[in-house]
Amino acid sequence: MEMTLRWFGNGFDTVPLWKIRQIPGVTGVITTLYDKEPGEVWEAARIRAMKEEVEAAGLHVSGIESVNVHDAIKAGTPDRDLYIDRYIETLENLGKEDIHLVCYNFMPVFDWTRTELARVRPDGSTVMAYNQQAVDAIRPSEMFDAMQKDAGGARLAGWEPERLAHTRELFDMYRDVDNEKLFENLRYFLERIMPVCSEYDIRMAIHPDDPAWSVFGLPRIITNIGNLRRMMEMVDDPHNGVTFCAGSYGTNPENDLPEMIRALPGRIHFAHVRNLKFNSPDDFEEAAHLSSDGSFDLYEIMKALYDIGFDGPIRPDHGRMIWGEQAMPGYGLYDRALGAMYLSGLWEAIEKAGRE
Ligand code: CS2
Ligand code: MN
Repeated sequence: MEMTLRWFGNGFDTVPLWKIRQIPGVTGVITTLYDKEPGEVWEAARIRAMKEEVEAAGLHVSGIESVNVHDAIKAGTPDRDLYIDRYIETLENLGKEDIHLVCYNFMPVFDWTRTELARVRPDGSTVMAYNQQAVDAIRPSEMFDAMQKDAGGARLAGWEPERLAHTRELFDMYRDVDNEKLFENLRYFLERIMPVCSEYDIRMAIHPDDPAWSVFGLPRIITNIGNLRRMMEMVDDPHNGVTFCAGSYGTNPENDLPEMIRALPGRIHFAHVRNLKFNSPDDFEEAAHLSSDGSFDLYEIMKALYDIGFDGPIRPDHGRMIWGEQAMPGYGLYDRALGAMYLSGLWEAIEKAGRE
């Protein structure tokens, strides 16, 4: 495995590359062109400039998170081919620059959903949290406004204001899309992009739906092992793989995380490893990575990754905000650096024990 950190790019991320470079063991970043809207082509020159910037800091680009998929593709509207053509052009441009991992998601309208961006914990740190009653009490458009307000000016990943200004139209697009239709639209998209992925050896890594159930009545399919199997079988190509995000699958306690990992050998191309703390079945908050701080056993998760021979990038995910840091919610430096060190420590111990 390679330990990495997510980096949103100069001008967007509060954390500069040189600080990431100083976290022991971190050799790469997972990055993006953050100003690109879903449906826009990523030009070769922009990709090259981004790569050169990362390399000048002594790191390398381990993968992209995310090249977002346009709603026309997810909803399967008549103009989807135009957007798939553009997606293919972007993949080609990435492949030519020697980038071989792309994380994306297939969630209608909203990306990850939280009801609080800064819940205060007993130690004074703040974390993102989710409460089902709070979601049930608001309308989708209010959700976006509330997130935006809490973010205090930061642009939230997957919550592009330009796109979400049209929440009602977006919901209309999905009026006739149920889970079956969404599966079908995903299959259509994957079948069209697989040739370019094979040509440039690009591993597509679908990110789970977060939380792993339907919100606001929208269809959601990347939620459990059964659906993952279905997705991989319907387009049976090793380039059609997954991002194993512990925090997202873990929102549903029925998902046994180590067991899921063991069921996916060769198909996990990227891992997000973090912890959640459940306060009740309807309420969880994002804990520190350490097992004892939350509800997951991070040792067992890392052990399962090790046992299946996982060799892709891992990154800590959504950190707490600690030590007075001001940053994009979930993406400060300090707690993610602690997370990276902890995960590297677990890996070293597992690896050495495995040799005995
Ligand atoms: C989330 C998502 O995993 C995460 O950190 O913040 O925004 C994720 O990056 C996307 O869903 C992947 O496309
Ligand atoms: Mn994730």
